[in-house]
This record gives sequence, structure tokens and C-alpha cells, in this order.
Amino acid sequence: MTNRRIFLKTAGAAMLGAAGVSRAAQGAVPEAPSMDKPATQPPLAPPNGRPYNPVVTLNGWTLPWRMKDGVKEFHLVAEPVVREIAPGMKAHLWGYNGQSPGPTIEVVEGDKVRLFVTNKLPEHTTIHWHGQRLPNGMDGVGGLNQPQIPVGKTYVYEFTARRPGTFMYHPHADEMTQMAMGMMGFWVTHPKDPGILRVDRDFVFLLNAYDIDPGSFTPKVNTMLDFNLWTWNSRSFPGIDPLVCRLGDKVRIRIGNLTMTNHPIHLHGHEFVVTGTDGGWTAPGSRWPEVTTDVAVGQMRAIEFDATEPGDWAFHCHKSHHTMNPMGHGVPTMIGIDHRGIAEKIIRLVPEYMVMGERGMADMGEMEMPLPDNTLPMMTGTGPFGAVEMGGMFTTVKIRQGLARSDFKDPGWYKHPAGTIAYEWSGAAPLAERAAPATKQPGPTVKVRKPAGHGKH
Ligand SMILES: [Cu+2]
Repeated sequence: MTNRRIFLKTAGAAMLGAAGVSRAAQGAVPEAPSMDKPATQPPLAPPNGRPYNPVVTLNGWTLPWRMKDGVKEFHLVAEPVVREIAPGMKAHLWGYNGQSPGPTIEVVEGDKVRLFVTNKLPEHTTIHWHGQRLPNGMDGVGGLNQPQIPVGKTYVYEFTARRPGTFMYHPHADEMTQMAMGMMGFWVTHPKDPGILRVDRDFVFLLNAYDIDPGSFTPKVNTMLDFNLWTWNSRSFPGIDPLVCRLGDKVRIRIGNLTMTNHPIHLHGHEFVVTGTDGGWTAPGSRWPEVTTDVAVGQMRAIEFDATEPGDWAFHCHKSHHTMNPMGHGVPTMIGIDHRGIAEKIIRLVPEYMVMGERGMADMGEMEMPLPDNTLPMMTGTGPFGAVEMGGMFTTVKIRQGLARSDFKDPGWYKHPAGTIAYEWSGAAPLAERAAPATKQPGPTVKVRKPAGHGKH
């Protein structure tokens, strides 16, 4: 009944801070704070225990704990949640403590940790603590290491966080369903000495993906590869917050991949090095500069760079279909097809028929197309110069001079210094060099259709 009282109390509250937690009954089960917002929450400064530099969870939050007899106690509640994927679209997912992904868990190397896991799903579950060194019976593979956690029951996991680094958690029970429904979370074990591996800003997020039919709310859990929502922490552009950095900051971004495919993650304007994986910190001699790092399925990568270039820098998955929202893959390519004459005939039969794609697909970024309710446009988002024509796994790293150390607020669009923006050439068009034609071979005649002289529809 202690449980029931606590759940009722937290149901309406956005989140109970650590102060609320310590006030909770010091009895059996610690309070389970819940989050009702999808926005990035400020880092949680540790109120007790050993000091560390907290991480910032992109469009997420860190789970407060209670300290009991020297043990850090956390309470995760596995439950159905409603997650806003981006403004205009909500998904019915499964997650932890009100959100998908669940809250980030932050501990310090050597901490004794006790995690209470309450199952409020309609089926059994477990939690696997990906990458951790722990007793075999705490590893969370249902049937192999422990009995499944039945509906309505609470299980306890206890271990010492032995290795500093970057980890995640997810069910190892009906995994295909439960991960397709959004059950996952981030875990960071900070080093004992807060001086080593120190950075100014430390961001974390998980790569995940959903297949939700336009106009519906629940992911299709049997989809293997053809997902239509490519998300970071269950958010897609323009719903993903920017990663705000102070000019000159040393920045770390930790990324875990719990989708069914790899994601080459690409940062504009800076080089970075991969300083860590889920197996630990990489030896400095093993690092090389990159601007894209591939994060394979089930892997984690920590990348680091110095934020030396002010501006709004794109940061995205480099698979171009992963920076789109729901799209039809069966649509034929219409580039270069002359619709004149045909369109008029079709419109007589289908009055709403729209000619699309013969000049490329960019019109999709601006077009006001009728969409079913609860559906995101394929390309969307507006920047200072117009439509950004993106979706999915895309956001910006915003680097600004003069921010406060703890300021993570969106500073708005970058104001470019005069003379530093690409501009239209106003002189005579320069002649393009052409290679000399090769010896003539008989073959089909191909006429290149150029847009000049072809009016807009
Ligand atoms: Cu991708």
C-alpha cells in the first residue's frame, strides 16, 4: 500500500526532485519519480554521494535516487506511456517512469546500487544492464539468469558499478516487442576521480526507430527493417532539442544504438575522436579524427571535440532516409518526366491529383499537404533561411560565445557575421570546362532534359 500511495502522489506531478525522494518513506520501496515532459531537463547535480559532472539527456532526464545505508536506490516502473515524437505526433509506447526512453541512471565507479523494477506492463518483463560487470544472476536475461518479472510484481537488482563508462538498459524478455515499443534507457557510471575524463558538456541519447502507420499511434512490433520514424530518444526532427555548447567547451556526446540497423552519425564543422565504447574508454594512441562515426546495432560510442567554431551545425545520421519522417518507398522517381498534358487528363478523373517529384522532391519541405491526424510531414522544420527539408535523426549543435557554464537553453538561430554567408553570383556565368568527347561509339541517343524553359505547374 506504500506503493499505491506513492504512485497516486506522483501521478499528477511533473517530477519529484531528489529532495522529495529523500522525504519518502524510508521503508520498503523508494519513490518512483515520473516525468510528463519530452523536453531536455537540466542536468541533475548529485545531492549526495560522491561528486561527479552530470550528463544532459537529450529530450530526457536523470532518475533521482535515495541513499540508504550507503546504497544508491533507484525505482524504475515499466509501464505504457504516451510519448510526443515531435509536435503534432504522439505515440503510444512502453517505457519507464512516464517516458520512452526511461530516465538516465547516473552513478559513480564503486557505488553500490539497488534498482527496484516494478512491472506495470500487460506482460512479464526484465531489465538487462548492457555492458556492466555484475553477478550473473543480476544480468537480467529472463529464463537464463532470473525468472521473468510477472505483471504487477517488483524485483530488485543489486550490484556494484565496477567500471566507469557508458551503458544502457533494456528488457531481455519478449525483446522484439518490448524494444519496438520503446523500452530502453541510458546509464552512465562516472569515474571515481571527477578530474579525469572531465569535459564541459556531456550529452547522452539513444538511437531508436518505430514503425507507426500514418494516422495511428502504436508501433508495429513485427517490422524488421522498414521503419518510418527514425528517432533520437524517441524524438524526431524538428522535435529533437539542439545540443547547446559554449564556444571553446570540450564536448562529449554519448550515443547508444538500439535500432535494427547501423547509423553513421555525422557532425558538421568540427572533427571529433571516439573516446569510448560500451567496452570502456579507448586508449589515446588508438584514436583518430573523424567527422562521421558508424554506431552499429547494440553499440555505444562516446565522441569528443572542442567547440571552436560558432554557429548552428547540423548533426545527423548520414543515411538520407533516416533524416526523413514517414515516407512511401514505393513511390516511383518522377525526375525528368514531362507531366504536361497528362496531369490535365488525370485531374478530370481525380480532382485532387498533384503533380509531384518531376523537379526533385524538395517541394515536400514547403508543401502544405493534407496528412492524416497524428502524422509528421516527410520533410519539415524551418530555419532562418526557409525550409530545412529534414526529419528523423537530425538536429543542430549550437555553439555560442558567452553562455553561462550551466546554460543549455536554445539561443535561437545563429547571427552570421557580415560577409560569411554563401551568396548569389551576380557577374557573367563562367564557362564550364568540358572533357573532349571520346571516339564516337554507336549507341542509344540520350537527350538530357534541363529545367530551363520548363514552367512551374
Ligand atoms: Cu541512421
